[in-house]
Amino acid sequence: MAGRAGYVLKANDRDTFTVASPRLYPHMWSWDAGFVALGIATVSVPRALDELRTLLGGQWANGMIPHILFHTESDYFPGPERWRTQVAAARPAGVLTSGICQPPIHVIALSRILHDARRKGGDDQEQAEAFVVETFDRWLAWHRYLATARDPHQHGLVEIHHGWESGMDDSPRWDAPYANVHPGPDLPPFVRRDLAHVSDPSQRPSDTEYARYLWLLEQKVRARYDDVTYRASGDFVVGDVLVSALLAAASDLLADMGKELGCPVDGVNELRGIARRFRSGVLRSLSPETGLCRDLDLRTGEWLEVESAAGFALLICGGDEAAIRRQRDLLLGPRWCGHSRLRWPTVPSVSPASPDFRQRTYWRGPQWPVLNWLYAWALNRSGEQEAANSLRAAGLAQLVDCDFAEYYEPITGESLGSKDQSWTAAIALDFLA
Ligand code: 9WN
Repeated sequence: MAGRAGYVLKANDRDTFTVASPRLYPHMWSWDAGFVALGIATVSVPRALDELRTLLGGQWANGMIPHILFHTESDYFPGPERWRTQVAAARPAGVLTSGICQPPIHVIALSRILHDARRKGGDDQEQAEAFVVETFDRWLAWHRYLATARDPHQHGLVEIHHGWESGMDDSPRWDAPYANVHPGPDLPPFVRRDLAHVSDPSQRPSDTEYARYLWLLEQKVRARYDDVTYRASGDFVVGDVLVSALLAAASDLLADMGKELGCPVDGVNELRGIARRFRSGVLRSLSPETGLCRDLDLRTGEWLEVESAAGFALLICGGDEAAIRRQRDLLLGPRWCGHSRLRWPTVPSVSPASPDFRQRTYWRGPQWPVLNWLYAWALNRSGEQEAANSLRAAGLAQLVDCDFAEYYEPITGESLGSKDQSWTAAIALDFLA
């Protein structure tokens, strides 16, 4: 399996970056790049560092790391002509990007890479440590952007302006806020290209959902990608609990690495403050009834009660031992990974016991290997080795067909969406290392 996974990453390698997948996603995606880098590190630490370096090349002046970097021409839609980031004061020079962001997984990846490099020693260790020191301020700026521009009132939840920013585009997490997104008659016409690459349209978001995605994109352009302007006028403003948990965990890891390697103390302290604030935000979101964390619709002030895998955000950032144990048991229990109908006991994107569950539709039920990796990583980090090992073993068993698909049908085990997806191959390499 490792050989085939390495082959997929090599085939998707474009020298200084890796396309998310060969046909459906022929560009560099932000959180994909984090997972890809940690997978590549098992084979080559310098190449893994290059992946992150390229990603940082697209960072905006306000610290935001954009969700897509367009390095090549392709028919991906929406491409640069739709994003029109030239209206944004903060856009980077010399590289075309989208104008929104994705979950801050990058420093988690960097800490894995550093760990690998230290195990290998020599040049690998030297290069990885130098890279952390050299890029510390850039990651800090990214985290500071999320903690300030995206949490101006210091609630401890990162605000997202588009479902794409969560990485879980059509998750039922967003059904209520999207119900208030009404594409205007002036939405420019569009032709979807994604359906040309996936044979069964029911595996992808619907046309109604797509129109809403493009309407929010339009609203971001009209706000010139200014967060204050968008907040005042945009239809979708939601506190995302998973992004917040990742920000908290990643900020602590960056603080740890920065402290060890002699990075500026002020930066290290600032990161600790960010970690504390967002950990508290995640804790406050816990539903006493379900034990799951919740997103907050900042337009209506309502908690979003959905049984999605993001509800286990507390496992990622930690902060309350009893609640963590409850989440661990819930995740491995019969409503989730231990559900009797599942082919493989990996993390489904939505509980199979939930009325929202759709077994073939994108983020509405299928199992995404990267999500399973994330929770295995989180459990391992909080000392829950047995639980982590069970997700790892099931995750590898699920990938045995070596399709390295984007997502899997939970009941039949069928591979769905794009095949040869880079981040799926990458997490397989990490699991096998
Ligand atoms: C929109 C690349 C990306 C992932 C996202 C996943 C999907 C894009 C799309 O693909 O989103 O960003 O066109 O559907 O939802 O998590 O980063 O793999």
